[in-house]
Amino acid sequence: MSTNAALFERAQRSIPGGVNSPVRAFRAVGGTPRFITRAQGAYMWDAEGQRYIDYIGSWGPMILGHGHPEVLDAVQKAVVDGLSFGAPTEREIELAEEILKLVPSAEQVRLVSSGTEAGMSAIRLARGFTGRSRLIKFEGCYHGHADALLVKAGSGLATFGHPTSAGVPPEVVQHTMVLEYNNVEQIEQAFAEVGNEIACVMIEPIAGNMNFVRASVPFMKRLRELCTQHGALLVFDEVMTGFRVALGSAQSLYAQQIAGFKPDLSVFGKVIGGGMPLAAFAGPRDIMAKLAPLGPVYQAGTLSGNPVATACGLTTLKIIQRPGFYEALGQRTQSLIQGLAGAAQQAGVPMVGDSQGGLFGFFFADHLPQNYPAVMAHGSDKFNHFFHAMLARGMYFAPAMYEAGFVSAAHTEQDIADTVAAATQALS
Ligand code: KE4
Repeated sequence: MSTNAALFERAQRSIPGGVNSPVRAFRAVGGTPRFITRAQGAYMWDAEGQRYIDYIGSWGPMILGHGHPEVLDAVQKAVVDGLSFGAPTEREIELAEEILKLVPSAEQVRLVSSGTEAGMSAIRLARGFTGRSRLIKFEGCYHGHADALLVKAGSGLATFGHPTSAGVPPEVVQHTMVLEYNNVEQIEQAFAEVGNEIACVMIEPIAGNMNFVRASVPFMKRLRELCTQHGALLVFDEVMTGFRVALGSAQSLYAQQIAGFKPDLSVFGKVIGGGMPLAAFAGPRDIMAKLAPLGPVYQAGTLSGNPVATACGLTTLKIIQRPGFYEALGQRTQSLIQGLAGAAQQAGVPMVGDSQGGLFGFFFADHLPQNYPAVMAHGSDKFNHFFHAMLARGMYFAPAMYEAGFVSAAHTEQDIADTVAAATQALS
């Protein structure tokens, strides 16, 4: 049987870096990636037969755990009827209706195949709808790898962004402004300077791409007001938080705290595909009507609304609506975070964590960071040691300190207890 190292060696000969998505290469934490052979429930097994309790869940999709019988059954039935038609199907309507039932801020939804594609399309739609070019995003948020989003802050607020990736010409990111997450002064200043040029503001309401940072309610309230006042669209990137942090996604949490709160556009992925390539963007009818074939904003996709992916996603979305699903998931995730914090305290290691629904994060710090510089201030040494100490004990956490963690409905209290026991050893 090939070992992980042998497979990694071989993979690097035919695939750049040996992986099809960079974070999988373990470059942030070092060491050899685990080549997974199969997964079931809360567990995954690697090429050497090692079992792991999985706290990544494919970076969010596997909220039910791996291999849920009803999901597998729906997928197997769909496969037999046809893998892809390139023509409309009833199940796309069913999935669209199910998403809209759970997202009161949206009246129509377009299905695509990845979160990147959904975010890229939402930005084009916002620009087409407003006739404006400027886009605001926040440092530490990741919205997929579309060119306009691979950008870091310019020198001044309203000055040009600078590409963070080779191959992205400066003129492509010149309209993208990068502000500090949770910084009210900066959004006030940006809107004061160029408010009537801003097509949209794109934000992760809970930033899972800088581990776990919540947008504060005052910040979000002010952002909503400024967008409304200046005619800019507020785009919620809920690819990670959508149906993960609550049945109504993160936007339902802000709607509970800010009267009448709604984003203008929402981007979804991960959970709505249940592990298969499926993402979406959604909004009010008047905005979505700008999309081809109705309106002038072009957007398309060969596998958009794929019949097998919609079977997987639709079954997943129906199961998460069962009574008590999020209460149980939230309690399970909280017991993990509380257990880890208790183990850290016992070992005299500063650690603080947070969670919402099935999403969690923890920091080797004294208090929760509110923005990217604060997240990165602690360095990654402690995390990297912890990661490997846990991996050696069969616990698979995200291989980078700026990533969030994910608990599924299949994780049991025993799994959490075993994880905390391993953490107690690892932290000491
Ligand atoms: P995809 O194109 O990877 O499906 O989605 C991009 C995306 C968009 N928006 C948010 C908030 C996201 O978290 C993501 C993708 N998340 C990463 C995890 N940090 C996926 C893991 C990976 O890149 O391999």
